[in-house]
Amino acid sequence: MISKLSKSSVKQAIFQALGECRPKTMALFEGMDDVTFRSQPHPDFSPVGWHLGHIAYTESLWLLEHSAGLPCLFPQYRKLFAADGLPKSERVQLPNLEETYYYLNTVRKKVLECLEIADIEEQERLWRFLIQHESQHCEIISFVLELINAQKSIVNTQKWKYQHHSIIPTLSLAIAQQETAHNLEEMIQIPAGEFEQGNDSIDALDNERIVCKVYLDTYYIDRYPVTCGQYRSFIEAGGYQNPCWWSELGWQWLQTEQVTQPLYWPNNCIWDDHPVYGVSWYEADAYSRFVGKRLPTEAEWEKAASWDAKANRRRTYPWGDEAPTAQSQNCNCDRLIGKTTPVNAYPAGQSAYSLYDTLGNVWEWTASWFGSYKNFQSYPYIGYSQVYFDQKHRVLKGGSWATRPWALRSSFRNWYHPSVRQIFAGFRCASSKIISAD
Ligand code: AVJ
Ligand code: FE
Repeated sequence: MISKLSKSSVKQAIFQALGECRPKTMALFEGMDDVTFRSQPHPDFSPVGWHLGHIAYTESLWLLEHSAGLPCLFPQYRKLFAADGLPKSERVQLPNLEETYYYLNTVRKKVLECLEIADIEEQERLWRFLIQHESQHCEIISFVLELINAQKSIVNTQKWKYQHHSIIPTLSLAIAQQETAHNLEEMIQIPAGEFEQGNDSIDALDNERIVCKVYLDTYYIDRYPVTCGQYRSFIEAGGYQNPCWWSELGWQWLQTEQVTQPLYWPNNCIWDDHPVYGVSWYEADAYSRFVGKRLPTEAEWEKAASWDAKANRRRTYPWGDEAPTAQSQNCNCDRLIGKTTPVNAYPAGQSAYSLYDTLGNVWEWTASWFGSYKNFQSYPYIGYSQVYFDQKHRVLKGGSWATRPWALRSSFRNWYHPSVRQIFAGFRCASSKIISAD
């Protein structure tokens, strides 16, 4: 393990993370028109402009007001940008992009002054929380933009393109795929035994703590996330018309929603080896039943992604303990590519149990309700995790192509209501018994 960093290098690391995260946030807004900034493509999600202001508000609340004891810099924004200030439908009367940038930059300038003098030993967890808070709102901004783009392209008036497609050659991905033949149906046997679930590092969020030994019986889990090609066979077999694959609540949901395919569904088979995404938990659950499998529990997912049985230790990332970078070629995250990649594109990203794509590409629904681990303590406020321990939210693991590296690790827990399909979520299947691939 890394020895405890000295005070000044902790500050240096936080200063650097703040400085790396913010330009990525701002890049999402580059050249954005006012209509996009304020529009609300779906009533369950706030406009992207609101998320930008809320990032500034949250930083100001925790670092300037709570930690440094400073007065609120922009009291006029308190009600608008507080998480519990206004209903989502009233979050459309926003300052414009320029005014919001002024807010963001003014707060950040003060925040950096505070970092200079902060008691970082006491506050490190909070600073790391805020970097992850911004990262998570970036992902929400990403899918709200995706929804706007989808709606725009329906009426064919798309003018503004926010995708920053990467210069990383897709050629190296193609080469990686040719190295070995991939059976995308393959399941991996995970032998019975204990593993360690959770995270107790300084950047752990309240819901990840504490690390706990968990025993699991032998199970089987898909080596790859379910692909568009595989999912098409469910659609073509009439999966959306046949209640036998659906849970009772899932079938009810389907009757109300009347959908017949995932939300982000490509009309082209060149995407067949990409993961399916834009599915609700109900669709993931139905597909799993269709192929004679089930969704993995969160513990099953986490063991397969992070446990190194040989070394008898937990890895932070599937491949080890080094965070992914633009060069590391071990997962598709951070919008570096700007879209999904084939599920077998990152051999260097395999877990100890040889699963592909557990981090990045698409979030993966699990069978588990979002709940607390042993000795849970709310941090920094009960509205962050605790109010969602309500048996109404399912856990998602692994992060997507849009997830910032600060919110990407095998222990990270995301949660949404099972009906949500706007997020970048797909899934992989599991089984307690071996499934013969006939
Ligand atoms: C973990 C993505 C469900 O959006 O409510 C942001 C993240 N919490 N600000 C959410 C979050 C507070 C959270 N999710
Ligand atoms: Fe927030």
